[in-house]
Parts: sequence; C-alpha cells; structure tokens
Amino acid sequence: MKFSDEISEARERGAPIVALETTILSHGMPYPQNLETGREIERIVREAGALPATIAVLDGEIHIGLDTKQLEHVASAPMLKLGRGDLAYAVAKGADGATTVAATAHCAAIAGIRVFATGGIGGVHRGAESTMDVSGDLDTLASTRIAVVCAGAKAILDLPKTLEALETRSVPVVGYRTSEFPAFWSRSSGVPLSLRADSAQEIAAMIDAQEALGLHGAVVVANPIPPDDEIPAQELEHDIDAATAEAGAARITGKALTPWLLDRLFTRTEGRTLRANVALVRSNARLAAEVAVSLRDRASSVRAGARRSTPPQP
Ligand code: PSU
Ligand code: MN
Repeated sequence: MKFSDEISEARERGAPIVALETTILSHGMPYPQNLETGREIERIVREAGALPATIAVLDGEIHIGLDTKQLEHVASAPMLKLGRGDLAYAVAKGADGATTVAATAHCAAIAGIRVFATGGIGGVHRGAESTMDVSGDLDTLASTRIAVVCAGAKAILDLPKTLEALETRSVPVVGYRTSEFPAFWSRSSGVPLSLRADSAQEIAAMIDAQEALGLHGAVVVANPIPPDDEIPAQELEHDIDAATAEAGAARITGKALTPWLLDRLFTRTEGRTLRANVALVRSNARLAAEVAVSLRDRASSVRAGARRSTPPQP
C-alpha cells in the first residue's frame, strides 16, 4: 500500500480522513465530468475539516490518497473495475484499476480509515432470482469495519431485496434524517428503514458502539439526495425499466452491467441522472467528513477524560 504524504501524515496525528472510491469516476461517469467530480468531492471533504483519501490501484500498488496527476489518470485512462475479489490479481499483474465500494472499503479498513463516502452501494440486481447477480459490495460490508455514507442503493437495483440482504448480513442501515431507504437519484423508495440518525454526532456514536461491541461489519449511512437535485422516482421508473430490458436484450451481464445501465440512463435522461449523481456524491462527501470529524472529537474527549482521571504521579 502506498500512502500519499498528506494521508500518511494525517494518520500519524489522528486527523479525520474520508476514503473515496474510484469506480464511480472511472466506470460511472463520463470524462471530464468524472475528473471535475473527483476534484470537487476532495475539496468538499477538506472544507469540512477532513482529508480525502481517494483510493485506486496504479501499477499494481494500492494508493491511499492520489495526487493531481494520478486522479487525472484514473479519470481518463482505461482502468479495470476492481471488486474485492480482483484486488490480488491487479496487484500481482501490476495493473491499473478503479476500486468499487467493496474494494475501497477493504483497502480503507486495512489502512485504519473509518469513514468512506460513495454514491450508491451495489446490491441485489433486478431479476437476481434467475441471474444470481448480487453485488460483492454486500458480502464485503458484512465483514468490513467501515462506515459507508451513500445515497442508498442505485434504483436500477431491487431495493427491497437489497435491504433484506443487508439485514441477513447484520449490516445496519441508518437513515440520515429519513426513515426511508433513499433510491439514489430519488429521495424516496417507499421502503422503510427502522434506524434513523439526525446528526453526524449520532452517527459517530453508533460507529464507536459498533466497534466497542466487537462487531466487524460496516455501518451503512443512507443520506438522501438533496431535495433540489432529486429526480422523483416515478419520473425515472420508465427509463429504468427500458434500460433494464435493453441490457437483457443485449446480454449485458457481470461487471459490465452497472456501468452499462448508468450510461444508458445518462443518455435516456439527457444527462439528468449524471447531474443528480454528482450532487448526491457531493452531499455524501460532506456528511462523511462531518462524521469523521465527530469521531476524532469523540476520541480526543475520551483522551482528555482519561488524563483528568489519572491520579497525579508521585
Ligand atoms: N454508484 C455510482 N456509480 C457507480 C457505482 C456506484 O453512482 O459506478 C459502482 C460502485 O463502485 C459499486 C459498483 O461498488 O458500482 C457495484 O458494481 P456491481 O453491481 O458490479 O457490484
Ligand atoms: Mn454483479
């Protein structure tokens, strides 16, 4: 693993860090909007008082924190799409690859990073009862200690089944100021959530408790897209159904399916889904940074409390 100077210094002083993934840039958005988005979310994380650690595999090395040229390379050059199961291959081959939620979560967790911002997590695809297409993100979240801030799961998925699968894996999904699972481009999915938090501090307390209880899975923070940027679900339903049918007819499967559907929706909606996608990633980056800052504040107040309660040495 290669840490950027900034991130290795941040780790040493316990500064708040937010991990960011690269598959959304390299396989989820066209160039140059992807590069602009990558830069902007890094800026948002900084503004909120944390440091952005964008993660990718370059020449077989896992980079935690990218410089300007590396981010540009990720956004413009061909990249493998790396799930957790592809990391070892990319490292051994000396390849370039963008990391999915699963691979980013794994790399962030082994780097000791506790908070990660993305767009939407992968999940159970529509028609999974026959295709068995379930994103590797779900099993990774079951066994990886990280908090993932997302706008729910992409509405191209089967959202009720995705939530069921998370529940089976004991992955808590906490709505941020909502009691509904958000549907990525839309705020509402009609699928209720039983856990809700109304501040970054509450989320940080939950992450600390998850760790204190010895639970090794992720916490999923579901942050609905800001109201001004959302596309109401009923306006998208037809395009999603049509794009899903087109993918079936064109026999698009496996790793290619999610990027293909996102691209089809971008075209079908004349860029509306991309604008919404960028807006929700920005909002997730901001909330993730606030959570990372709260976690740092909690840790420093624990240390200050320990100092106060230590009896003076003779
Ligand atoms: N959200 C987006 N765009 C994306 C993805 C999520 O807005 O490109 C990516 C994430 O990296 C996620 C991956 O981990 O899609 C899931 O892919 P699959 O369904 O093949 O597991
Ligand atoms: Mn899949």
